[in-house]
Amino acid sequence: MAMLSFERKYRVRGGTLIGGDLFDFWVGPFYVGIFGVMTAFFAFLGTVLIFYGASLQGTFNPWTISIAPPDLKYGLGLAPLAEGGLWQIITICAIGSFVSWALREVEICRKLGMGYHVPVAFGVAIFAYVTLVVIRPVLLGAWGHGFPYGIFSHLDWVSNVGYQYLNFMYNPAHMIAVTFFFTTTLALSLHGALVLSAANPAKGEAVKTPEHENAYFRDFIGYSIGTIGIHRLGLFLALSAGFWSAVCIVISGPFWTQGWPRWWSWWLDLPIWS
Ligand code: UQ2
Repeated sequence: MAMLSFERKYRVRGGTLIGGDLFDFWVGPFYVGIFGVMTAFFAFLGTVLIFYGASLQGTFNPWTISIAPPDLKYGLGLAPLAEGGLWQIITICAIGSFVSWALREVEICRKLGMGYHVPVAFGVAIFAYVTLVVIRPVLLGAWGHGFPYGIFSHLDWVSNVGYQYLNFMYNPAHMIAVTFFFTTTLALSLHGALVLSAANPAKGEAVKTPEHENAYFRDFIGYSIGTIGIHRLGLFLALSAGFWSAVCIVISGPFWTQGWPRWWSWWLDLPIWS
């Protein structure tokens, strides 16, 4: 069922980055590769350590489990397991797992002779996570600036860090990120609605083609970006949302320590007013 008849043709050898034929195999519908093995290893170890941390914390309530980073006093050093050391190892497992997953995507791209758009896109998401738990903590000089791994505890962290800068909505990079998130939803809703309107005609009517899709938007706003163009735009908008999210948090602390509303006084400080 999982393997369609034409899939066999695409199950080709090669394209691996390392390991040659050794891990060049599938398990059911899934390509494995050396990076599939590494993803499984890191994901398993990380998950076990989260459960171990939960047992130390004395709760398996999924809402209250939280694996906290070390106290600021440990700086960029290693902390004892029960005092943030677990968080440090779990972070290594998470990054190891995400990067392996991205490289497994790369191997599949190479097998099929496709572009690297999917792993590049996932790479931007990994970059946003790494910005939070590695780049910003390193710039601030302590792992304690990472966020805790817990459902509610990470929400508390976001709120607390936001209020540290009085009103995070005044962060100009945050404004750009939010604008990209909203524009992404606008573009996907336009695209999804347009494709369904053309491809799902009323009973008995013919399915419409991109000619109709182009005509619709030319009638509507005098411009159609085209069938490939809308996907390029969507990828750009989504990656920009992730990228500016990373920028907005990495500049908070390392490059700006006051409240974000205060940042806008550059406007009042312009020499043209004096
Ligand atoms: C389009 C097109 C598609 C689309 C959509 C458009 C035929 C099937 C949605 C229209 C998109 C435009 C005009 C860009 C809007 C700009 C922003 C920033 C949201 O032309 O080609 O292909 O799905």
